[in-house]
Formats: sequence, structure tokens, C-alpha cells
Amino acid sequence: MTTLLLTGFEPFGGDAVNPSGDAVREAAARWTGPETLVTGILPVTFEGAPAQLNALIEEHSPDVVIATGLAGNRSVISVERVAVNLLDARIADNDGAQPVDAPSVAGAPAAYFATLPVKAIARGISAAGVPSEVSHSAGTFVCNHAMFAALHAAAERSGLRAGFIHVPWAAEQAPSTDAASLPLADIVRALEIAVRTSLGVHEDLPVSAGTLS
Ligand code: PCA
Repeated sequence: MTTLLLTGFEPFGGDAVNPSGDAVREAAARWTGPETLVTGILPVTFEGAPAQLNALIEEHSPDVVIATGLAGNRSVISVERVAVNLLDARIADNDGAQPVDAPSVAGAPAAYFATLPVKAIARGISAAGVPSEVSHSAGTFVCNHAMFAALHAAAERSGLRAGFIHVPWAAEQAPSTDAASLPLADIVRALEIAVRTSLGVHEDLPVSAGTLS
């Protein structure tokens, strides 16, 4: 049985909601299989997020991991391509921890690339009418840390593929009317397309999704 682990995050930074967690819960409620979809909502803590993610991987032995989180300054669905082995927190996490210039995993490579078909995922989401792009930075906070943990696990477990998706605010919950946002239903749809594409596509598209600067 093929199993996919899809995670979102709890709220952080004083916000009451996190659209990644809401979208993951909604995607789980709508899931029709036939693959097994396991979901989890991770704490926004440097200690807890990788610990919980690794525990879910141990427990369920998924074939694919897609972790998701909020990027409140972005207006499109960002399919992350790179996780860096660096923690540099501009704000404290939900434990009050604020590491600066620490490794995500000591002794691991400087970076990992996502092992999901990031271009096919971004194209598929855009083709469904939801704006999406391939992103080359997941930041240096807890989301990058979780993505690095997932890819570190994937490097050590044969057959596991992993990646990360940042989502904008959900329009229904955006903290201000100025904040870029997408309807929650569009975010849910984007995650469903990411799940289906990750399960069905093993070689990414031979097209550029690069940037000049
Ligand atoms: N976004 C944060 C951490 C949790 C979340 O949803 C980030 O981008 O690192």
C-alpha cells in the first residue's frame, strides 16, 4: 500500500490560525484514496517539528512526505526546491527558542534538494487556476528546518521522496486586507494536486523554473 504523509503547522508568531494546518485537515477530510493519506499538524518549534515529523515517518513508513507551512509574505503557492542546513531565526519559535547560525542537522550536507517533481507540481497547480511557482528558498526558520529533516530522512531511507510547500494566507483569515492571500479552497486544491502529482510523477519536467536573481 502506498502511503503519503502530508503535514501542516500550528499557528505561530502570535497569529490565531495557520492556513497550512487548516488546508491539510480539509485535504484529509476530502481524501478518497486508494493510497493511504496520513496527516499531522506540527508544532512551530525547532525542537518539536523535526521530532514529530521523524516520529510520523518512523510510524507510517511513507513513500512520500509533503510538509507545508505558511509564508505570510507570499501571494502564490511556493513549491520549495531547496532546504539549507541552517537555522537563523528572526523571531522566536513557539517555545521561545531563537537559534542563530546553528545547523539544522550537525554534520549533514549544506543543503538538500527536494526529491519531488517540483516543476510538475507547480505547473499542475497553475494549470488548475491557482497561482504557483518553484521557490529556491524556504527561509531559515522552522519550515526550512522541517523540510531539511524530511530530506535528511529521505537521504537515509531508500524509497522515501520528500518536499515542502509554502502557502499564502487564506483569504478568509488574512490578518489584514493588505495581506496577499488565496481562498482556502484554492490552497486545499493546490495541496491535492501536489499529492496526486507526487504520487504519479517520478521524473520532473525538463523545463526551466529558474530565476535570474
Ligand atoms: N511557517 C513558518 C514556520 C511555520 C509556518 O507555517 C516558516 O515559514 O518557517
